Amino acid sequence: MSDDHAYQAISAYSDKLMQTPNIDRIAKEGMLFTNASVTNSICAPSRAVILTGKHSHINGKIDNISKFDTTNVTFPQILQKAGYQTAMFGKLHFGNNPKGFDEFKILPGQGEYYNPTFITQKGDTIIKGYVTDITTDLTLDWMKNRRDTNKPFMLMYLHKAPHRAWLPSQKYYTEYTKKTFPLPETLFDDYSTRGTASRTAEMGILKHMSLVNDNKLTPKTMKKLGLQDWNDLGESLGRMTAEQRAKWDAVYGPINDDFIKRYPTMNDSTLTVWKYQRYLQDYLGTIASVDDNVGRLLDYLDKEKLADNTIVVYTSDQGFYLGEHGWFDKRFMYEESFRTPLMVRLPGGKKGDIDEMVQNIDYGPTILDLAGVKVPSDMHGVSFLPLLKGEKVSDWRKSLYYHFYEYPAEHAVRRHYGVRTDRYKLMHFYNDIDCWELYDLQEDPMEMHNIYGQPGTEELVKELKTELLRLQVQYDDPIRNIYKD
Ligand code: SGN
Ligand code: CA
Repeated sequence: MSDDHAYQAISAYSDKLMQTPNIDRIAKEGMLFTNASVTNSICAPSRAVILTGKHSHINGKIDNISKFDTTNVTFPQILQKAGYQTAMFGKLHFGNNPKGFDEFKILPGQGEYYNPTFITQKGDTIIKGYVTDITTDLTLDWMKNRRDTNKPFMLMYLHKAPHRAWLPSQKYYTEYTKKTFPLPETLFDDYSTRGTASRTAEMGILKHMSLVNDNKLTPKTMKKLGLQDWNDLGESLGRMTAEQRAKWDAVYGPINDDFIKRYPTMNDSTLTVWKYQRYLQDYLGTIASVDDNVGRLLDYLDKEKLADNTIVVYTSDQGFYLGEHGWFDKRFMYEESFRTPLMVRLPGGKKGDIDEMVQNIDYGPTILDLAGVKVPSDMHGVSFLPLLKGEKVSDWRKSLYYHFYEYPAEHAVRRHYGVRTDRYKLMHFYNDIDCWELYDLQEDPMEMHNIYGQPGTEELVKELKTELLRLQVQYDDPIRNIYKD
């Protein structure tokens, strides 16, 4: 799993932006989910949903701020009890250590890209190098040296990349800073056909993306151009060794010089494009390392003949905007952040696409089912093992529930819940506003036209509100029926 990995940046889904041959292998040799989504598009809550198989309002981890309640029973704890060896390496982001793992080496909070600190069962340690490589080294070290080959194992291999602020490895910033990427159709979206929540969110590439943290202008460049930005990459760059820093400056220095020359002639539109290109160069650059490292792990499974009886899953904690609607970040129930990449390679399983609607509540139940362990009845998710085996499931779910809570907070995305069916999406933004949005995904896949309140949609809205309430009752969400109409 990686952090904030947009499906638009995996070539198995779309090869417009980059090639990810190793991640694609999982889909090619297995299954690609075209309709996988999350229940609450933000990091630690998504991880809590995955581990517990329950929606945020029941597992308690509704936002990134609160600590995870460790009285929750997680699927790794159940697997461990069932005789599986369990290990976790990389980013967890809980504020407390995971239960149910024989071994873990995790990053504190968001973690750092260069020379990161890891929390281990023996205390904290700083490991020299690049986080994506190190996370893989730690994983392979456990696989090679401490795994009991007579027992089954469940491994969580969790990359920090491509989380903001994007610091690629030297190999890839050298390559990716030379690239130019196609612009998304909705880069200049002015939100005029949407609701208040879109207009007031603070995740715009032009207005809210930091020229310093995100686009890598130095304080010196900013001063020279008379620009202000409260951000400071000092702490992350400060972790680099002198040698790492010199290599970084040799590439990002000329980018600064070039910007100084071009800035006086730039307008909002050319600056947006410049920031978008800089954003993608670094964001995708960090993914190139994830892809290489996924390849290392897959090769190890092949070499050790483990591939024949090991299920491999690749996913992210949520999707991400790569300039769609002019945005970066996630949080909204719009497609780019509601959906998440998911691919599964199951020896002897189905090959090809799976179009059924699955959600991250289902991962735990599916893995327990695969292991032949009873799925606790209070988990919200359902096992999609039959789909993996290629069986037709006629009564598969026809709608999905979503609920996002982290507001007021960074990026200012209002609290909202919603329902998505195969064709429609109805959302209610609440708390300090009371706004509904409705999209017809068949006619308007980019969700550019909110049709809520338009004549002719009354019956449809009634049906969708009934379905929304049905899901809120099914999942026992206490926040329901909080609107007047
Ligand atoms: C940081 C980022 C945000 C991001 C959150 C949550 N800001 O605060 O852009 O939305 O993490 O991300 S930064 O200035 O520190 O880069 S999450 O993946 O952990 O949910
Ligand atoms: Ca995330």
